[in-house]
Amino acid sequence: MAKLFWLLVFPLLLLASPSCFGQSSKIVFQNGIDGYQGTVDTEIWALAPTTLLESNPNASSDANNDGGESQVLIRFDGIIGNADRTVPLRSHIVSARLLVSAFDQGSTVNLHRMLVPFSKSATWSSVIDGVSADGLEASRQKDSFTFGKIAANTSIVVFDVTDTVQAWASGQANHGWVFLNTGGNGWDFYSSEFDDIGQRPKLVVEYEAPATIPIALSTQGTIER
Ligand SMILES: [Ca+2]
Ligand SMILES: [Ca+2]
Ligand SMILES: [Ca+2]
Repeated sequence: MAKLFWLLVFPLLLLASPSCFGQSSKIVFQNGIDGYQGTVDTEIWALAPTTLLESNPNASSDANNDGGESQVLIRFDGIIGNADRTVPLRSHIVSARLLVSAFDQGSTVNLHRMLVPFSKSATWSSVIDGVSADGLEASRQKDSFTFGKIAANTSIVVFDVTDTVQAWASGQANHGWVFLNTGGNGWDFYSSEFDDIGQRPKLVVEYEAPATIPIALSTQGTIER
């Protein structure tokens, strides 16, 4: 009889529960890890406006790279959805961090959410004189920044991107980000083509998936007496 009681009452408790999310889980998106290959990253450079730099193993953002600006575009495709190893749509994002492995000191770099798509073959010209953080091409507000000058030597630099990944999990389109350097000391990091997988850009998302609501008690099988 107790079993019958819980079979009837438990689904009602789930429906009435104030928390509509399950336990938290974590997924790491990094090219070469667990079959993931969805990172698209490329530098675009004003002095080589039609040159494809997408396959380079490193990328630089620099407001004055030998006299012309360099920017870095990055996107992690296939991170939200219902497939294996994706963040389920409508999840609550507990935290999302973008980590890159820097190998050159540089000026402060800001990270802005892209508002329009870019292709793997993006160039300075194809995005019309680089990307502007004007609220049309990229968000005016920065997602995150490097907190001042970046030290030399290899170091992992972390960008908090929780709000943007939450927006994507809530249904907005994922167009990635752009790194914009505020000064003329170029800052370089290893791209998703770098040999050492561990130093490729990495997106770490901790999330709580929406709870599954039981559909109907009558479909749950037999009730024992
Ligand atoms: Ca690349
Ligand atoms: Ca532009
Ligand atoms: Ca530098």
